[in-house]
Amino acid sequence: MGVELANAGVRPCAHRGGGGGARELPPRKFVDPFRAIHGILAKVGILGIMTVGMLRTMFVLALTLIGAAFFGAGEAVAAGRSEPWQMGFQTPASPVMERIVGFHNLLFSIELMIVVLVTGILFTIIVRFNSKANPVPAKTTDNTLLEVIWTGVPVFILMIVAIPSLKLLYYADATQEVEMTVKITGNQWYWSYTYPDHGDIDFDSVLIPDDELKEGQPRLLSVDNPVVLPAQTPVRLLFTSTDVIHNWAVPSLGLKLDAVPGRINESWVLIQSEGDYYGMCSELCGVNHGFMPIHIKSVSKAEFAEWVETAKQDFAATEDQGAFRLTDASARIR
Ligand SMILES: [Cu+2]
Repeated sequence: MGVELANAGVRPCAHRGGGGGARELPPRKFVDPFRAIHGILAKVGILGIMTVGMLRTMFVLALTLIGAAFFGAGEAVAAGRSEPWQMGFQTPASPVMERIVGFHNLLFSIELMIVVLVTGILFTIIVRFNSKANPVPAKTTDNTLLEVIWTGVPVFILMIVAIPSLKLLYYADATQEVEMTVKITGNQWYWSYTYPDHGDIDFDSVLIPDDELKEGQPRLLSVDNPVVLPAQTPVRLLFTSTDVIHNWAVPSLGLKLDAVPGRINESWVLIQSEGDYYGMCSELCGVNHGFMPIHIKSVSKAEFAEWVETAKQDFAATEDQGAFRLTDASARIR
């Protein structure tokens, strides 16, 4: 009886090689990995309603997302703003933003490795140590070496992340040797810009309503008076506000600073090439928060000098008209 039971699991292979001679093996079939995974999942009982096709689609989608996150940044989209369905960062246009993208890629690689590792461990446990495959669990408990490793490895990973993170934080924060200063003031709901080094040019920058947009002007991002800044010039930026907290954010330049009433925040920017760069207020500041965009026009140093001369005259007369025109503009958007 005991012998019979012991042998019950082992099937004699009488039907194979029945003739006793060496039979040729059938040609190896292609193993569909998705079908194999599907089979394993079905066995373990965590399949639900998923078909092989759905598994395949999920895999392709995941690969696409990972690819887009890696290669989306830096693709030749319209510089200075985002595109419909864009998945990565905007094309970096300042040294700070370039470093932010680099740091993101480092973080993403580390995260990807952790996800792969944890998922692998999870599936191994589900498949090899479920109650069917492993009916009698081991009674092992406490393992000092293992505990040291799973405390030490995450600490090590955090250190790898912390060092470049802090370096980048200080690089973005510290004002470099600058050639000029621009003061940015948030108002409900438009931005004002002052150039203290250029005869105190001072103007408001107000949204252009939909019905006044010209060809090529992006909706909700265009303003009547863009901030003009010379390219390849380090500029000190000072931020403050007259009413509530606003936030001056330009993604392609890696800038995002609060404009707080009663205090001045400071940052710096070096725009690498000429062009248009767009941003938005990024601190919920009231009913027209969505209607106070930022438009930076980056020009050559010579063009900037010309602009300064005309701006000195232009903005002498139009002072304090911004608030009135804004009420107008926001009413026509909705
Ligand atoms: Cu706002």
